[in-house]
Amino acid sequence: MKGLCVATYRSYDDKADFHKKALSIAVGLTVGSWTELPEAQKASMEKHLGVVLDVKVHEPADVLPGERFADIRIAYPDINFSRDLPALLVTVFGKLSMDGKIKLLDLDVSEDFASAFPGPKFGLQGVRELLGVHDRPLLMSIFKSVVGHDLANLQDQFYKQALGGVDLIKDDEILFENPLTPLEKRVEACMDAARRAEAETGQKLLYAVNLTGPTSQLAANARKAIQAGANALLFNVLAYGYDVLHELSSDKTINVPIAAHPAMAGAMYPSPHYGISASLLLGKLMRLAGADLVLFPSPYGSVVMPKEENLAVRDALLAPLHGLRTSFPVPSAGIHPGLVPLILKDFGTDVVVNAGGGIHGHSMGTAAGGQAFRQAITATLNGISLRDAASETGNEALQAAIQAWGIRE
Ligand code: 1AE
Repeated sequence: MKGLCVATYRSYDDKADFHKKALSIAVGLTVGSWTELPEAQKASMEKHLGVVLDVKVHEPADVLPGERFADIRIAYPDINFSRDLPALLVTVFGKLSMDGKIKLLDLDVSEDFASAFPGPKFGLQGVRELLGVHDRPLLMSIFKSVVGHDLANLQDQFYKQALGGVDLIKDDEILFENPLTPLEKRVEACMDAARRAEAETGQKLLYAVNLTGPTSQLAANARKAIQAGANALLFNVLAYGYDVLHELSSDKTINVPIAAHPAMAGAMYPSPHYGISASLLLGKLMRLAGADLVLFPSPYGSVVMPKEENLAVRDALLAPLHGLRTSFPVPSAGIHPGLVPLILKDFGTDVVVNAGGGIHGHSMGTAAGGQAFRQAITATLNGISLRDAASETGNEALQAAIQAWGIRE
């Protein structure tokens, strides 16, 4: 909407007049008070006033106590806030987020607001181009057991992951700056392992090193990592804030893809009554802020997000959004090869299959863990059931994975 950002809320209240409530939000989050203003002032303040667009009350006869709700849409004039996400979020859901049972479901920003956001620098297609892989889902592996391990151990782990045919390897999000595996040394060691593995497999690989430290040092740390050879970054966006991601992704010298980790998201999206919807939190806002890949819990594995919400995140990352590049969806946590048919059914080929334990925990070793996933992906793309594929010669890694974790189709 021209000059307006539109917020959609779900407000719960057993007795409220939701129309009155919507009006009090629209006024309270913009001009503060309206009825008390003198007529002369009303004229000059009107352009700042929030506007209630829609109030849809959900009121079935058998509604349970505490579950009566309304979906409310309010338009906020762009002139009230600067062109940055903190200003927008504080306007539409700052104080309001603490005012009873209310959840922010969606935000439609104006063309003018969106023009301040270049979005993902590489996006889904750009990541595919860097890897030279266009016809299949990508496979990402996660470093595991990282705290207290030294460089030699990490390099060995990296090499084994790379030999398994993965396209990306990401640091564990809990690996911070530490004396055993400091950032630049870690990048050098891992990229050396990547080159050795590429010489054997012929496959390119992106290593998303965890970008950590105080906010004021992040850009410098990113440049150091890139200088040392890093070709991707992992970033715990919600612990720092979207604006930090926006700054990093808009920086021309940080010319590698950024993968957004969802750490802390569980404090914000799972409640039906409070917080921010998963599709906005991990979808639209991550993409606006410039994430090239976005990790989020899948509906299939160990940290579960309901399927409907999961597909809404997917859509927010892939649907047209002010001409921004799309971001790669990375449904994660507890993923093993037996889940590949489900993942591909829900996400198609534009998805990154991502696993830690499902690769490192393979009974034939880490490299076989990656191979099992690649075999599962190939079989699924060719319309072959995992059970049939597992019995084929050459697919022993897949067979062992299925024996350990089973199949969900
Ligand atoms: C939702 C984030 C998943 C993640 O970061 C992670 O480390 C998953 O590990 P696994 O695959 O569950 O072992």
